[in-house]
Amino acid sequence: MNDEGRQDALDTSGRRLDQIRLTGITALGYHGVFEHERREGQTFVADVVVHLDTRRAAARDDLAHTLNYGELAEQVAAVLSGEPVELIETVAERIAATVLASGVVQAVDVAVHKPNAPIQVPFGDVVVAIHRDRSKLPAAEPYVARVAQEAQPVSRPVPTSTATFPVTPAPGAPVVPASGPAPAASLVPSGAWSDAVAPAPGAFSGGPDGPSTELEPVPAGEAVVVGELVTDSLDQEPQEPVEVVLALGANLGPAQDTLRDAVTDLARTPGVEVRDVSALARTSAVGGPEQSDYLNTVVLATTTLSPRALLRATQAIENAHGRERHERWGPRTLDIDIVLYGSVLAVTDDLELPHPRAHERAFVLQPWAQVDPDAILPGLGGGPVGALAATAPDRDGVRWLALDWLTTAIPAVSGDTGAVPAGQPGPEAQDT
Ligand code: PH2
Ligand code: MG
Ligand code: MG
Repeated sequence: MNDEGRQDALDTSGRRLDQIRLTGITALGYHGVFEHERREGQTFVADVVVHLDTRRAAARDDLAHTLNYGELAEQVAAVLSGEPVELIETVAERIAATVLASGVVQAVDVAVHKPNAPIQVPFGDVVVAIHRDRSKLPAAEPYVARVAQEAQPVSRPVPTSTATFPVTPAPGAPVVPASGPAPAASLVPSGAWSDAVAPAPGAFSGGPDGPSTELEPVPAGEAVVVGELVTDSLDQEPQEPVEVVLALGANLGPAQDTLRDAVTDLARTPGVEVRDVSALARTSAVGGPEQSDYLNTVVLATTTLSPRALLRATQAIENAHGRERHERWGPRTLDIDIVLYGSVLAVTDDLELPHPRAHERAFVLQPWAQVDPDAILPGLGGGPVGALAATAPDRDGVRWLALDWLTTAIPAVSGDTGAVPAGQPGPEAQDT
């Protein structure tokens, strides 16, 4: 704690982080336990201290490397005036989750004041103050305002019935925002939330690749809130081409040929334009059963397809190359994952953006950083891709990168990747 009663946040070397402080953000909200609070609303005030390293932004004099305090204020106000909840504790968690969803933020202090709370004795203020960081993650999902998308028609039939879901959804459960009486904006969850609650690598219990479709039962006695299901926007075609990042992997059959063909297939897909292809990485398998090394590559593209249409296109290419779906993280002839679709953050039962595990997979991050050294992975756990690659748990499993793999047969990888003993240096070897 410092002398103002606020907690200092430290970087990985134990040094105090820099701070952006925004105080007195005020909005009309409908949070509270009492019916009249829900009906009439009252003033809520938030103070936020964001802990981050501001040097990069300062050195480049570039907003892209810090948190825009204007956007911060709007996000906080959107939570204050958004979906009503009973407790200001919940409001505070939600603000913390939303702020931490930015990859540049290391920690956040949030104080939520309810100066006109229904307290029957004279009082000055009541405030809930919390500190959250990447080791003490928020117990709520982040929110982004969704005013513009709301107005547009959606092409996918969605249930409109009332649904019940836990206040803190189980990992893997779809996050369904509720809409309240007259909030300024209805809110959607960002994909970063699922990272926040995802168990340690290896402990994950969902289905293969995409988000888990298994709904965990609500434990007895756990508080539930009632909300209306709203649709996501993943079926909407973008107004203009969107930059996407795709991660490809293969470890069954002629993996290099398959990946090369898959790049060609992507380039031929209407609505997809391939812009760049990374080096080919040979990587030891992460998760799943004992299996051969993978070959991995990253494709940068633009698309005019909706996220879900792009998913269908990538699955069709997987299937065309004999993809069979057996066990989670089992060997595969071809895997194509959508890592990033523009700046879309989404958690749905069939697609999660950004990819929920991309931030901790060197087999994605290494080739991605090679082809786009300035790339930033948004969302919770995100950050500069090169830096994430350097600390990813599987970083030592990236054996080498082959730069000219599209045009040259790489002797060490022709045929099944399992033909090469683990650890053998390959062409253009780049030790990690
Ligand atoms: N894909 C997986 C699981 N494990 N390991 C490596 N090295 N490369 C992959 O592409 C990969 C993996 C699930 O898609
Ligand atoms: Mg995958
Ligand atoms: Mg996949």
